[in-house]
Amino acid sequence: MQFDPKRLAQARHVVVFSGAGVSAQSGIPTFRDALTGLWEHFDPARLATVQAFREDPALVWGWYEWRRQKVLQAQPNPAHLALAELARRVPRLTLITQNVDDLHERAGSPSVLHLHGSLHTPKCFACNRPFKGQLPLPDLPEQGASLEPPRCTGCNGKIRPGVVWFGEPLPQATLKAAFNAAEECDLLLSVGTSGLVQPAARIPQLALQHGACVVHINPQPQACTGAEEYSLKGKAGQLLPELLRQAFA
Ligand code: BV8
Ligand code: ZN
Repeated sequence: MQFDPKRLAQARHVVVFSGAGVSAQSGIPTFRDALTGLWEHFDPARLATVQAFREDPALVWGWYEWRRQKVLQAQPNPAHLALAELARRVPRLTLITQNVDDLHERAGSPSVLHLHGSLHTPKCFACNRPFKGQLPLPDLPEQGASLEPPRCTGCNGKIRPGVVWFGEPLPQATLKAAFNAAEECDLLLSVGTSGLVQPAARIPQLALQHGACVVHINPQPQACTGAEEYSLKGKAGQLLPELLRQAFA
């Protein structure tokens, strides 16, 4: 059975759960794409950890500054813009992202729940204070360049990216708000995520268990178990604007 886009226009509360795929068409490499994926050159499961930063802070800081540089050079794509438009069209929309870029915000989405933090909120590795200084515009030649992290003005500790590393707990209030929205919504769009990283990956399942309709938007067909679960095969930059055209035409 096909998903009827009209359900988007009838929804009371839409939850959007996004992953790296929503930023792919902005030129930001995803974690899993075979050729360009971040995990091709650097294994985030190894690099995106406290251990890696402790062992080689310049390598880890350089990798994140290269990623921040990519984001600064990128523009929101039609997928981000369609999600910002959707928030203006439905009574209530909760946007939950696993991404650490600010492309949803730059596309005009009013509020974004960042489950895994952000490239734009660096903090002190030692005392956890937010970094108050001005980060220089990164000018890294390529992905592997090392860069010494700046120092905390409060305790002189090393500054780290404000992201959630593997083995670190997610921000509890944000996670709770995300779980509450998933349990309460009547429609959840899961956009551009491989759904492998926990506990974020529980969100679409939570929505299904609470009777919501779940729609996966991904070039890779997603396994659908629930009666109210659909997989729309395609790129978010094409499918989301099309969905809105059919829903609100
Ligand atoms: C924690 C920030 C515990 C950093 C990231 C069970 C329960 C709890 C934990 C675990 C568990 N099992 C394993 C764990 C440990 C671990 C985990 O899940 N490991 C995985 C690898 C198995 N989880 C953790 O460590 C979490 N912490 O559990 O702490 C704890 C509790 C209390 C006290 C102490 C500790 C923390 C996980 C967060 C890690 N940080 N990001 C950074 O960015 O560097 S994860 C990072 O990877 C992303 O944020 C994202 O979540 C994930 C990548 O996934 P996706 O976004 O889905 O991207 P991906 O490339 O995989 O897929 C892209 C998709 O897009 C593909 O499907 C592709 O087909 C599609 N696509 C491509 N192009 C398009 C497209 N779709 C649409 N349009 C297109 N154009
Ligand atoms: Zn400090």
